[in-house]
Amino acid sequence: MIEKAIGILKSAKSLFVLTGAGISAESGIPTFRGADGLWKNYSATDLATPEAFKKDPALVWEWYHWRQNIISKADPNPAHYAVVDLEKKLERFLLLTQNVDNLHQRAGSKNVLEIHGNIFRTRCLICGEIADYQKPSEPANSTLPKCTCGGSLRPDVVWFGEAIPQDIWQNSLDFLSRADAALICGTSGIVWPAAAIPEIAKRGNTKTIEINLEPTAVSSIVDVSIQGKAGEILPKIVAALG
Ligand code: BJW
Ligand code: ZN
Repeated sequence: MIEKAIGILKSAKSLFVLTGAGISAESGIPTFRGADGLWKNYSATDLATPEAFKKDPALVWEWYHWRQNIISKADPNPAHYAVVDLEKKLERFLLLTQNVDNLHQRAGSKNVLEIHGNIFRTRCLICGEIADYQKPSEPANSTLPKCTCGGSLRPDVVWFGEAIPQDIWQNSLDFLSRADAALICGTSGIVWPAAAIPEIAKRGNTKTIEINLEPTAVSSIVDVSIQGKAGEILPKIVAALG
């Protein structure tokens, strides 16, 4: 299977990459639907919604602070660095990540689009300003983040039921329509619209490769499905590309 993936990538000039939480798992960041995906018995579907934030912003912020803390202490892993190498090797390259953790950018990826936002940015519910996250001052952690206009701040991420940034989606589809290959790595493939990427790629005759620890919702759709750790498989593929 890995040989087939290498063959596809060797003959590709243009590569689209979609990543999910699994690519950051080896950096110690919990995935959403894995065994470590629950926080205080809440799942992502309980907390990553506008309704949850409206009902209990302190609880939702507590979850985000907990995750920000884990992510701040984490470093990119060999899978993130292999994706950087792929960007250097291919003539045209686009990385669409569902992750909000900045690890691709910290590893050195350049052409990255974030479909679900970024955990280190905030958005004001009143004036709409998007800014880098600032820890609330006194009393630390018990105050909810506030904008300079006085409005409440929320994480600048995309929750269930919210529209994804249309420019990012359109740019991704434009790139994908001209891509020779699409690599889908570390995502369960159940959250839309990112979950539609393998199907859209196939319809456009783009060769599709999946790397995941286990079979997923898209394994039967892709041309090649490789089971294993992204941090082990991706560097092997990059090494074989020369
Ligand atoms: C490894 C590994 C290793 C582990 N190596 N692999 C019914 C049908 C169809 C759609 C819907 C429906 N009901 C509702 C919807 C829509 C909904 C949706 O898709 N729901 C599904 C749950 C069914 N989608 C939305 O609401 C989206 N918006 C939308 O549709 O808008 C419509 C609209 C239009 C116009 C106006 C208004 C609305 C928005 C979705 C937003 C998702 N947001 C989150 C939170 C982001 C912020 C944050 O991080 O806090 O995004 S939820 C969460 O899931 C997060 C992730 O990006 C996303 C995907 O998860 P991911 O990355 O796949 O992680 P896991 O944990 O699921 O999988 C990890 C994988 O890694 C596993 O497969 C492991 O095996 C693997 N792995 N270690 C390789 N070492
Ligand atoms: Zn404001």
